[in-house]
Amino acid sequence: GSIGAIAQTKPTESISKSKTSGNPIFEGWYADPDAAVFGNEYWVYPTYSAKYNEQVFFDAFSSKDLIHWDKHHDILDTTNVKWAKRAMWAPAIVQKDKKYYLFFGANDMHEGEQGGIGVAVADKPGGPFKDHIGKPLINTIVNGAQPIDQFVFKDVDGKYYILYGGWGHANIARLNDDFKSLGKLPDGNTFKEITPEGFVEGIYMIRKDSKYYLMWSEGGWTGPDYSVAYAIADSPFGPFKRIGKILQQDMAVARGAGHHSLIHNAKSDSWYIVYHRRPLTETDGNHREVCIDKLYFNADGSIKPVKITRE
Ligand code: FUB
Repeated sequence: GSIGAIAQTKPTESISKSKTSGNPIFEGWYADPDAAVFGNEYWVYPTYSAKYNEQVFFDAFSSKDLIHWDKHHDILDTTNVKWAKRAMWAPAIVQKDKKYYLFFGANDMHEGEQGGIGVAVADKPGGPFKDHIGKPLINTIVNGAQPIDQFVFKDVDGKYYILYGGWGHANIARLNDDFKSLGKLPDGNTFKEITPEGFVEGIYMIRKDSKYYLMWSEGGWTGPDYSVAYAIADSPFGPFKRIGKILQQDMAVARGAGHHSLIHNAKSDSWYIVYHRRPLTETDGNHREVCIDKLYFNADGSIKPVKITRE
């Protein structure tokens, strides 16, 4: 093969901490964690939390016990995505047909750069990932939604949807099976706006007991009101009725808790929320770290507010 076909095996660094991992779960400034379970391993894919010009790669972290974490450095970077220059944000991982797809945002549309949501693919969860399409999957502003912070949702009928958005607007679109293009929604359109009340960014969705739970971050990402709220609907297309907040800062523990994902342990039917927050001692907005806490549902299907901890 060509030079480009040589797999760049990046060093894997083992980060061991004692007994409980404690929060943060690993060292370093990282944000927007997307968590997944592959076989007997937990994986977390975060944003490298730094200045936009320094956000040119993604690291991933894996663990068998949620305590000891291995760091997989540089699973994807701008050298493998020709349209991406910087501001690589908020990845979302999906396993499909023995492949691993990493959806991500790149470039900053605030400053007029051509940015958007891209897709990368690998044979293993730790990469190396390469660009799947050669261009962004979504690179225009539809319904006012900034093309960032995507989440990929597989419905019970096997159909895949991409939910995404920033700037206070959220869309849903159908993903074609090759993950290279968008299909049509049941209403015949490509995009449908599903913005719930209070939405800012960081969308996420689960289906539980035949209900669709939409979750998102609200407030300013560096401010005290940054938090996660949720809504419930009977369909992935809404309408979503805002129920309330799940996650907020706690001035005895940390500030700015938001942009989450969930882990469901099917064996014990227990739920974890994986999110970022800022230590009380930090003033730099990018000094965000990845934490995990327990999340509980009430018997009526509502979600209990999360208690953020250092455990
Ligand atoms: O980390 C970059 C951006 O900050 C994310 O895309 C937003 O959700 C916010 O967390």
